[in-house]
Amino acid sequence: VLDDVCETMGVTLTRFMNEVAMLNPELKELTTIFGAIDTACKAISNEVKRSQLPSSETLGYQGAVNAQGEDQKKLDVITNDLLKRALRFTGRLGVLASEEEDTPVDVIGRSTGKSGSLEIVLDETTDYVVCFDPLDGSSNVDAGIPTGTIIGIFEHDETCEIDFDNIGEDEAAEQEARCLANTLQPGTNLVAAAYCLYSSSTFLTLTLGNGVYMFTLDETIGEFILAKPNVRIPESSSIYSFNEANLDYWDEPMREVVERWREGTGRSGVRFSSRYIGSMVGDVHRTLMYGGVFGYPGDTKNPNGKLRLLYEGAPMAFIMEQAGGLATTGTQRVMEITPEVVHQRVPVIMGSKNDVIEVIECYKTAA
Ligand code: AHM
Ligand code: MG
Repeated sequence: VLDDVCETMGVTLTRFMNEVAMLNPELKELTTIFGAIDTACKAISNEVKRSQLPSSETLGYQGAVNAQGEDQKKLDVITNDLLKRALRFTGRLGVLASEEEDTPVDVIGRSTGKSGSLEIVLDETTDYVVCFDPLDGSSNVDAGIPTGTIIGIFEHDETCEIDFDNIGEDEAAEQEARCLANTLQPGTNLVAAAYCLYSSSTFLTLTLGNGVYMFTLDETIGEFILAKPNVRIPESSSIYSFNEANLDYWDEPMREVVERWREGTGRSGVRFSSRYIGSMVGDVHRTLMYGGVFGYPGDTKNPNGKLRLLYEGAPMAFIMEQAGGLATTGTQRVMEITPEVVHQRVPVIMGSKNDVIEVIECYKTAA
Protein backbone atom coordinates (compact mmCIF):
# COMPACT_ATOMS: atom_id res chain seq x y z
CA VAL A 1 0.00 0.00 0.00
CA LEU A 2 1.20 3.38 -1.03
CA ASP A 3 2.47 5.54 1.83
CA ASP A 4 2.19 8.95 0.42
CA VAL A 5 2.01 10.87 -2.78
CA CYS A 6 2.73 14.38 -3.83
CA GLU A 7 -0.36 16.56 -3.63
CA THR A 8 1.06 19.79 -4.96
CA MET A 9 -1.03 21.12 -7.81
CA GLY A 10 0.99 22.12 -10.81
CA VAL A 11 3.72 19.49 -10.59
CA THR A 12 4.42 17.45 -13.70
CA LEU A 13 3.58 13.76 -13.93
CA THR A 14 7.31 13.00 -14.02
CA ARG A 15 7.90 14.91 -10.80
CA PHE A 16 4.82 13.31 -9.21
CA MET A 17 6.15 9.86 -10.07
CA ASN A 18 9.64 10.73 -8.83
CA GLU A 19 8.15 11.70 -5.49
CA VAL A 20 6.12 8.50 -5.40
CA ALA A 21 9.31 6.52 -6.01
CA MET A 22 11.19 8.45 -3.34
CA LEU A 23 8.48 7.94 -0.72
CA ASN A 24 7.74 4.37 -1.77
CA PRO A 25 10.97 2.76 -3.02
CA GLU A 26 9.18 -0.51 -3.79
CA LEU A 27 7.22 1.31 -6.48
CA LYS A 28 10.26 2.57 -8.35
CA GLU A 29 9.70 0.22 -11.30
CA LEU A 30 6.06 1.21 -11.54
CA THR A 31 7.11 4.79 -12.06
CA THR A 32 9.24 3.65 -15.00
CA ILE A 33 6.10 2.16 -16.57
CA PHE A 34 4.28 5.46 -16.03
CA GLY A 35 7.13 7.23 -17.80
CA ALA A 36 6.29 5.13 -20.86
CA ILE A 37 2.56 5.77 -20.48
CA ASP A 38 3.24 9.51 -20.19
CA THR A 39 5.11 9.57 -23.50
CA ALA A 40 2.76 7.19 -25.34
CA CYS A 41 -0.36 9.15 -24.33
CA LYS A 42 1.15 12.41 -25.55
CA ALA A 43 1.98 10.76 -28.86
CA ILE A 44 -1.52 9.24 -29.14
CA SER A 45 -3.07 12.62 -28.36
CA ASN A 46 -1.12 14.05 -31.29
CA GLU A 47 -2.13 11.24 -33.61
CA VAL A 48 -5.79 11.62 -32.73
CA LYS A 49 -5.69 15.36 -33.38
CA ARG A 50 -3.81 15.11 -36.65
CA SER A 51 -5.89 12.21 -37.93
CA GLN A 52 -8.55 14.48 -39.37
CA LEU A 53 -6.31 16.60 -41.53
CA PRO A 54 -7.02 15.98 -45.21
CA SER A 55 -3.43 14.96 -45.75
CA SER A 56 -3.45 12.57 -42.81
CA GLU A 57 -2.37 9.03 -43.41
CA THR A 58 -4.10 7.77 -40.32
CA LEU A 59 -7.65 8.41 -41.52
CA GLY A 60 -9.91 5.50 -42.31
CA TYR A 61 -9.82 1.76 -42.04
CA GLN A 62 -6.79 -0.44 -41.79
CA GLY A 63 -8.43 -3.32 -43.58
CA ALA A 64 -7.79 -5.90 -40.87
CA VAL A 65 -10.32 -7.20 -38.39
CA ASN A 66 -9.42 -7.45 -34.70
CA ALA A 67 -10.10 -10.22 -32.18
CA GLN A 68 -13.71 -9.14 -31.70
CA GLY A 69 -14.44 -9.10 -35.43
CA GLU A 70 -14.53 -5.32 -35.67
CA ASP A 71 -12.88 -3.38 -38.46
CA GLN A 72 -9.54 -2.17 -37.22
CA LYS A 73 -8.83 1.39 -38.07
CA LYS A 74 -5.37 2.56 -38.85
CA LEU A 75 -5.45 4.61 -35.67
CA ASP A 76 -6.17 1.50 -33.58
CA VAL A 77 -3.11 -0.15 -35.05
CA ILE A 78 -0.90 2.89 -34.71
CA THR A 79 -1.87 3.61 -31.12
CA ASN A 80 -1.53 -0.05 -30.17
CA ASP A 81 2.00 -0.12 -31.57
CA LEU A 82 2.86 3.15 -29.89
CA LEU A 83 1.86 1.96 -26.45
CA LYS A 84 3.36 -1.47 -26.93
CA ARG A 85 6.70 -0.09 -28.00
CA ALA A 86 6.82 2.47 -25.21
CA LEU A 87 6.05 -0.16 -22.59
CA ARG A 88 8.42 -2.72 -24.04
CA PHE A 89 11.43 -0.47 -23.63
CA THR A 90 10.85 0.02 -19.94
CA GLY A 91 12.30 -3.46 -19.47
CA ARG A 92 10.00 -3.96 -16.50
CA LEU A 93 7.20 -5.72 -18.22
CA GLY A 94 6.42 -9.40 -18.68
CA VAL A 95 3.23 -9.75 -20.63
CA LEU A 96 0.80 -7.32 -22.12
CA ALA A 97 -2.73 -7.77 -23.33
CA SER A 98 -4.51 -5.36 -25.61
CA GLU A 99 -7.95 -5.02 -27.14
CA GLU A 100 -6.16 -5.03 -30.48
CA GLU A 101 -4.21 -8.26 -29.97
CA ASP A 102 -5.84 -11.67 -30.30
CA THR A 103 -3.73 -13.11 -27.50
CA PRO A 104 -1.38 -11.61 -24.92
CA VAL A 105 2.06 -10.73 -26.22
CA ASP A 106 5.37 -10.87 -24.50
CA VAL A 107 7.30 -7.65 -24.49
CA ILE A 108 10.31 -8.93 -26.35
CA GLY A 109 8.15 -8.52 -29.39
CA ARG A 110 7.27 -12.01 -30.49
CA SER A 111 3.55 -12.28 -30.83
CA THR A 112 2.28 -15.19 -28.81
CA GLY A 113 0.01 -16.07 -31.71
CA LYS A 114 -2.27 -18.98 -31.17
CA SER A 115 -1.53 -21.43 -28.41
CA GLY A 116 1.60 -23.40 -29.15
CA SER A 117 3.69 -20.50 -30.28
CA LEU A 118 3.73 -18.57 -27.05
CA GLU A 119 7.16 -17.45 -26.08
CA ILE A 120 7.58 -15.47 -22.95
CA VAL A 121 10.97 -14.69 -21.60
CA LEU A 122 11.00 -13.17 -18.18
CA ASP A 123 13.75 -12.59 -15.72
CA GLU A 124 14.00 -11.02 -12.31
CA THR A 125 13.64 -7.55 -13.79
CA THR A 126 10.18 -8.14 -15.23
CA ASP A 127 7.66 -7.08 -12.67
CA TYR A 128 4.42 -6.15 -14.35
CA VAL A 129 1.61 -7.24 -16.60
CA VAL A 130 -0.14 -4.44 -18.45
CA CYS A 131 -3.58 -4.67 -20.06
CA PHE A 132 -4.84 -1.85 -22.24
CA ASP A 133 -7.27 -0.56 -24.79
CA PRO A 134 -5.10 1.83 -26.81
CA LEU A 135 -7.92 3.86 -28.35
CA ASP A 136 -11.31 3.18 -26.86
CA GLY A 137 -14.21 4.66 -28.79
CA SER A 138 -12.07 4.88 -31.92
CA SER A 139 -15.14 4.64 -34.14
CA ASN A 140 -15.92 8.17 -32.90
CA VAL A 141 -12.69 9.75 -34.04
CA ASP A 142 -13.81 10.75 -37.52
CA ALA A 143 -16.63 12.81 -35.99
CA GLY A 144 -14.34 14.56 -33.53
CA ILE A 145 -15.90 12.87 -30.52
CA PRO A 146 -13.68 12.17 -27.47
CA THR A 147 -11.71 8.92 -27.28
CA GLY A 148 -9.40 7.50 -24.67
CA THR A 149 -6.74 5.03 -23.63
CA ILE A 150 -7.44 2.67 -20.73
CA ILE A 151 -4.67 0.89 -18.83
CA GLY A 152 -4.58 -1.66 -16.02
CA ILE A 153 -1.33 -2.77 -14.36
CA PHE A 154 -0.93 -6.00 -12.41
CA GLU A 155 2.05 -7.41 -10.64
CA HIS A 156 3.63 -10.32 -12.38
CA ASP A 157 3.07 -13.00 -9.82
CA GLU A 158 5.41 -15.72 -10.97
CA THR A 159 8.46 -16.22 -13.07
CA CYS A 160 7.53 -17.58 -16.40
CA GLU A 161 10.16 -18.96 -18.67
CA ILE A 162 9.31 -21.59 -21.23
CA ASP A 163 12.19 -23.64 -22.48
CA PHE A 164 10.54 -24.99 -25.62
CA ASP A 165 13.67 -26.82 -26.76
CA ASN A 166 14.06 -29.01 -23.72
CA ILE A 167 10.54 -29.91 -22.63
CA GLY A 168 7.73 -31.94 -24.12
CA GLU A 169 4.65 -30.54 -25.80
CA ASP A 170 2.34 -31.20 -22.86
CA GLU A 171 4.61 -29.56 -20.35
CA ALA A 172 5.07 -26.58 -22.65
CA ALA A 173 1.29 -26.22 -22.98
CA GLU A 174 0.91 -26.36 -19.23
CA GLN A 175 3.57 -23.71 -18.66
CA GLU A 176 2.06 -21.62 -21.40
CA ALA A 177 -1.29 -21.65 -19.64
CA ARG A 178 0.42 -20.59 -16.45
CA CYS A 179 2.13 -17.66 -18.19
CA LEU A 180 -1.10 -16.57 -19.79
CA ALA A 181 -2.83 -16.77 -16.45
CA ASN A 182 -0.72 -13.85 -15.40
CA THR A 183 -2.96 -11.67 -17.50
CA LEU A 184 -6.08 -13.28 -16.08
CA GLN A 185 -6.13 -11.60 -12.69
CA PRO A 186 -9.10 -10.01 -10.94
CA GLY A 187 -9.25 -6.24 -10.57
CA THR A 188 -8.49 -6.57 -6.87
CA ASN A 189 -4.93 -7.49 -7.96
CA LEU A 190 -4.47 -4.23 -9.87
CA VAL A 191 -1.59 -2.15 -8.54
CA ALA A 192 -2.39 0.80 -10.78
CA ALA A 193 -4.87 1.94 -13.39
CA ALA A 194 -5.07 4.95 -15.66
CA TYR A 195 -7.01 6.44 -18.48
CA CYS A 196 -6.13 9.20 -20.87
CA LEU A 197 -8.98 11.22 -22.39
CA TYR A 198 -8.43 12.93 -25.73
CA SER A 199 -10.94 15.76 -25.80
CA SER A 200 -11.05 19.55 -25.48
CA SER A 201 -8.02 18.96 -23.26
CA THR A 202 -5.97 15.81 -22.87
CA PHE A 203 -6.45 14.43 -19.35
CA LEU A 204 -4.48 11.67 -17.69
CA THR A 205 -6.14 10.21 -14.63
CA LEU A 206 -4.47 7.57 -12.51
CA THR A 207 -4.64 5.63 -9.31
CA LEU A 208 -1.89 3.75 -7.53
CA GLY A 209 -4.38 2.47 -4.99
CA ASN A 210 -4.24 5.61 -2.91
CA GLY A 211 -6.79 7.98 -4.36
CA VAL A 212 -7.24 9.37 -7.84
CA TYR A 213 -4.99 11.98 -9.43
CA MET A 214 -5.91 13.94 -12.53
CA PHE A 215 -3.37 15.59 -14.82
CA THR A 216 -4.01 17.94 -17.73
CA LEU A 217 -1.66 18.16 -20.69
CA ASP A 218 -0.08 21.59 -21.04
CA GLU A 219 0.71 21.54 -24.72
CA THR A 220 2.95 24.58 -24.57
CA ILE A 221 5.49 22.64 -22.51
CA GLY A 222 4.43 19.12 -23.45
CA GLU A 223 3.87 17.98 -19.87
CA PHE A 224 1.00 16.50 -17.90
CA ILE A 225 0.35 18.83 -14.97
CA LEU A 226 -1.37 17.76 -11.76
CA ALA A 227 -4.67 19.65 -11.88
CA LYS A 228 -6.84 17.69 -9.43
CA PRO A 229 -5.25 15.80 -6.55
CA ASN A 230 -7.40 13.30 -4.69
CA VAL A 231 -10.50 13.40 -6.91
CA ARG A 232 -13.74 12.44 -5.13
CA ILE A 233 -16.93 11.63 -7.01
CA PRO A 234 -20.13 13.17 -5.56
CA GLU A 235 -22.01 10.56 -3.48
CA SER A 236 -25.34 11.13 -5.17
CA SER A 237 -26.17 12.46 -8.56
CA SER A 238 -28.89 13.25 -11.06
CA ILE A 239 -27.24 12.09 -14.29
CA TYR A 240 -27.38 8.69 -15.91
CA SER A 241 -25.30 7.59 -18.85
CA PHE A 242 -26.44 4.48 -20.75
CA ASN A 243 -27.22 3.56 -24.33
CA GLU A 244 -30.93 3.85 -23.62
CA ALA A 245 -31.86 2.45 -27.01
CA ASN A 246 -31.07 -0.95 -25.50
CA LEU A 247 -33.45 -0.44 -22.56
CA ASP A 248 -36.02 -2.96 -23.77
CA TYR A 249 -33.38 -5.71 -23.67
CA TRP A 250 -31.76 -4.83 -20.33
CA ASP A 251 -31.98 -6.88 -17.18
CA GLU A 252 -35.32 -6.09 -15.59
CA PRO A 253 -33.88 -4.44 -12.42
CA MET A 254 -31.74 -2.10 -14.50
CA ARG A 255 -34.74 -1.04 -16.54
CA GLU A 256 -36.72 -0.45 -13.38
CA VAL A 257 -34.12 1.81 -11.75
CA VAL A 258 -33.60 3.93 -14.84
CA GLU A 259 -37.35 4.35 -15.23
CA ARG A 260 -37.57 5.52 -11.61
CA TRP A 261 -34.71 7.98 -12.13
CA ARG A 262 -36.43 9.30 -15.21
CA GLU A 263 -39.65 9.88 -13.33
CA GLY A 264 -37.99 11.18 -10.18
CA THR A 265 -39.41 8.35 -8.07
CA GLY A 266 -36.02 6.86 -7.18
CA ARG A 267 -34.38 6.96 -3.80
CA SER A 268 -33.23 10.56 -4.05
CA GLY A 269 -36.57 11.76 -5.44
CA VAL A 270 -34.88 13.85 -8.12
CA ARG A 271 -35.49 13.54 -11.83
CA PHE A 272 -32.33 12.51 -13.59
CA SER A 273 -30.93 13.96 -16.76
CA SER A 274 -29.23 11.87 -19.42
CA ARG A 275 -25.72 12.28 -20.88
CA TYR A 276 -24.18 9.68 -23.16
CA ILE A 277 -21.20 10.20 -25.43
CA GLY A 278 -20.74 6.56 -26.38
CA SER A 279 -17.08 6.76 -25.47
CA MET A 280 -16.42 5.08 -22.15
CA VAL A 281 -13.47 7.24 -21.16
CA GLY A 282 -15.39 10.46 -21.81
CA ASP A 283 -18.50 9.20 -20.06
CA VAL A 284 -16.58 7.94 -17.03
CA HIS A 285 -14.53 11.14 -16.82
CA ARG A 286 -17.67 13.27 -16.74
CA THR A 287 -19.19 10.90 -14.20
CA LEU A 288 -16.16 11.35 -11.94
CA MET A 289 -16.29 15.12 -12.30
CA TYR A 290 -20.01 15.81 -11.95
CA GLY A 291 -21.27 12.61 -10.37
CA GLY A 292 -23.62 10.22 -12.10
CA VAL A 293 -24.01 6.62 -13.13
CA PHE A 294 -22.40 5.24 -16.26
CA GLY A 295 -23.31 1.78 -17.41
CA TYR A 296 -23.35 -0.84 -20.07
CA PRO A 297 -25.58 -3.47 -18.47
CA GLY A 298 -26.22 -7.01 -19.58
CA ASP A 299 -29.13 -7.54 -21.92
CA THR A 300 -30.99 -10.40 -23.53
CA LYS A 301 -28.78 -10.29 -26.61
CA ASN A 302 -25.51 -9.79 -24.71
CA PRO A 303 -25.85 -11.05 -21.12
CA ASN A 304 -22.40 -9.64 -20.34
CA GLY A 305 -22.95 -6.32 -22.06
CA LYS A 306 -20.30 -4.94 -24.37
CA LEU A 307 -17.35 -3.74 -22.35
CA ARG A 308 -14.26 -5.86 -21.71
CA LEU A 309 -13.33 -6.78 -18.16
CA LEU A 310 -9.52 -6.74 -18.32
CA TYR A 311 -8.85 -3.46 -20.06
CA GLU A 312 -12.12 -1.53 -19.72
CA GLY A 313 -14.25 -2.70 -16.80
CA ALA A 314 -11.65 -3.50 -14.14
CA PRO A 315 -9.25 -0.53 -14.52
CA MET A 316 -12.14 1.94 -14.67
CA ALA A 317 -13.80 0.24 -11.68
CA PHE A 318 -10.53 0.61 -9.73
CA ILE A 319 -10.38 4.34 -10.50
CA MET A 320 -14.06 4.75 -9.66
CA GLU A 321 -13.71 3.00 -6.30
CA GLN A 322 -10.58 4.95 -5.48
CA ALA A 323 -12.56 8.16 -6.05
CA GLY A 324 -15.22 6.99 -3.58
CA GLY A 325 -17.63 5.53 -6.12
CA LEU A 326 -18.74 1.97 -6.82
CA ALA A 327 -18.72 -0.41 -9.77
CA THR A 328 -21.00 -3.44 -10.04
CA THR A 329 -22.36 -5.88 -12.58
CA GLY A 330 -25.66 -5.56 -10.73
CA THR A 331 -24.93 -8.63 -8.65
CA GLN A 332 -21.16 -8.60 -8.21
CA ARG A 333 -18.34 -6.15 -7.58
CA VAL A 334 -16.58 -5.71 -10.95
CA MET A 335 -13.17 -5.73 -9.22
CA GLU A 336 -13.71 -9.23 -7.84
CA ILE A 337 -14.27 -11.06 -11.11
CA THR A 338 -11.42 -13.26 -12.32
CA PRO A 339 -11.43 -13.34 -16.11
CA GLU A 340 -11.34 -16.70 -17.83
CA VAL A 341 -10.39 -15.33 -21.21
CA VAL A 342 -8.53 -12.19 -22.19
CA HIS A 343 -11.33 -10.49 -24.09
CA GLN A 344 -14.09 -11.41 -21.63
CA ARG A 345 -17.02 -8.98 -21.47
CA VAL A 346 -18.62 -7.75 -18.27
CA PRO A 347 -21.79 -5.83 -17.42
CA VAL A 348 -20.76 -2.54 -15.83
CA ILE A 349 -22.70 -0.04 -13.74
CA MET A 350 -20.42 2.49 -12.05
CA GLY A 351 -20.48 5.90 -10.47
CA SER A 352 -21.85 7.80 -7.49
CA LYS A 353 -22.06 5.56 -4.45
CA ASN A 354 -25.68 6.04 -3.41
CA ASP A 355 -27.03 5.63 -6.92
CA VAL A 356 -25.04 2.46 -7.61
CA ILE A 357 -26.26 1.08 -4.26
CA GLU A 358 -29.80 1.72 -5.47
CA VAL A 359 -29.06 -0.41 -8.55
CA ILE A 360 -27.52 -3.20 -6.46
CA GLU A 361 -30.53 -3.22 -4.17
CA CYS A 362 -32.92 -3.45 -7.06
CA TYR A 363 -31.02 -6.46 -8.43
CA LYS A 364 -31.17 -8.03 -4.94
CA THR A 365 -34.92 -7.53 -4.66
CA ALA A 366 -35.42 -9.07 -8.07
CA ALA A 367 -33.29 -12.15 -7.28
P1 AHM B 1 -14.71 -0.04 -28.59
O1 AHM B 1 -13.74 -0.63 -27.62
O2 AHM B 1 -14.94 -0.92 -29.79
O3 AHM B 1 -14.36 1.38 -28.98
O4 AHM B 1 -16.14 -0.03 -27.87
C1 AHM B 1 -16.24 0.44 -26.57
C2 AHM B 1 -17.15 1.63 -26.55
C3 AHM B 1 -17.13 2.34 -25.23
O5 AHM B 1 -16.23 3.39 -25.26
C4 AHM B 1 -18.54 2.83 -25.10
O6 AHM B 1 -18.90 2.95 -23.75
C5 AHM B 1 -19.34 1.79 -25.81
O7 AHM B 1 -18.47 1.16 -26.72
C6 AHM B 1 -20.50 2.36 -26.56
O8 AHM B 1 -21.23 1.33 -27.14
P2 AHM B 1 -22.62 1.64 -27.91
O9 AHM B 1 -22.25 2.28 -29.19
O10 AHM B 1 -23.24 0.28 -28.08
O11 AHM B 1 -23.46 2.53 -27.03
MG1 MG C 1 -12.63 -0.46 -26.19
